[in-house]
Amino acid sequence: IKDGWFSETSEMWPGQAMTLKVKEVLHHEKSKFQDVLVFESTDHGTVLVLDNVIQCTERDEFSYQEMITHLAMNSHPNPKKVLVIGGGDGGVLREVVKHETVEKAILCDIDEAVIRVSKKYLPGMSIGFEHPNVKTHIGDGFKFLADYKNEFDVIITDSSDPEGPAESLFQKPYFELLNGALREGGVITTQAENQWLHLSLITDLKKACKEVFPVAEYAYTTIPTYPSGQIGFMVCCKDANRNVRVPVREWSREEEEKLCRYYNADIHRASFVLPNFARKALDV
Ligand code: AAT
Repeated sequence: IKDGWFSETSEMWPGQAMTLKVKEVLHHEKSKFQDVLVFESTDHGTVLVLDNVIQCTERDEFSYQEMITHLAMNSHPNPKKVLVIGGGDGGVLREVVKHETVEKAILCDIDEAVIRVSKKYLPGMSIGFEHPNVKTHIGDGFKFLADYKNEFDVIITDSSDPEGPAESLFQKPYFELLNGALREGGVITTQAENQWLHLSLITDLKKACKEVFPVAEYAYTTIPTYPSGQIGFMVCCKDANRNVRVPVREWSREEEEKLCRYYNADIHRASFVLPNFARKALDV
């Protein structure tokens, strides 16, 4: 933070930086795994930052949390048991429990500090932890997954960028663990970075997914406070006959508007439609 502005610089987006005006720093600590900063911004609500990278702002988090969740959940006919890796702010859990089919949702985040500060400063997201069907585990997602076989209908990896504790969550052995932990017909989504900035990383990611899953597709959403204003997802399915590009379950328009601020069935279908430069690179 310099002269009252937070600036998000990283080697992952050279030569550019999202800058937000700070009203007040609410919390700052070095946890066992990352630098954890929470500040109140002038125009984007409360902001959570890990290792100098914006994880969410109250103003636009719904775009990311709804899309990463409902792209997977609505590509499954009857998701009962759900696992979230990462997602320590609770926002993805908040979205998962909107589905009445869900009997149990487990979240595994590596860093208790993220969960603790989110419960204190981000109540609109951490409300996800309060649902009676939710259980929380603190630990590395890679290690946690290795203990589960044939267990989950949907697994959502809401992880930070690959530079830091989330590095292993972007590689093929992780997708093999995900595949093993899914039941028949299971679906996964993972945070899959930005097509303007990380096309070769996404290409490698898609290749790794395709080696493991019969279905692997890249989708993206718009979100002003993530680098270059978009973020993508890999959506994969164990069932070769499932087309994840179209929802297998749809809410009515009335329900959509009551439940969600961003996601709807049209957006689901549109989010897989890519511009030519990305379509070509990801045609692997
Ligand atoms: N919904 C907020 C957006 C996130 S959160 C990323 C979470 O992943 C953090 O809470 C972090 O503690 C957790 N995490 C990182 N590594 C691991 C791991 N190995 N196992 C389990 N959890 C992990 C993502 C924002 C994306 C930013 C895009 N620039």
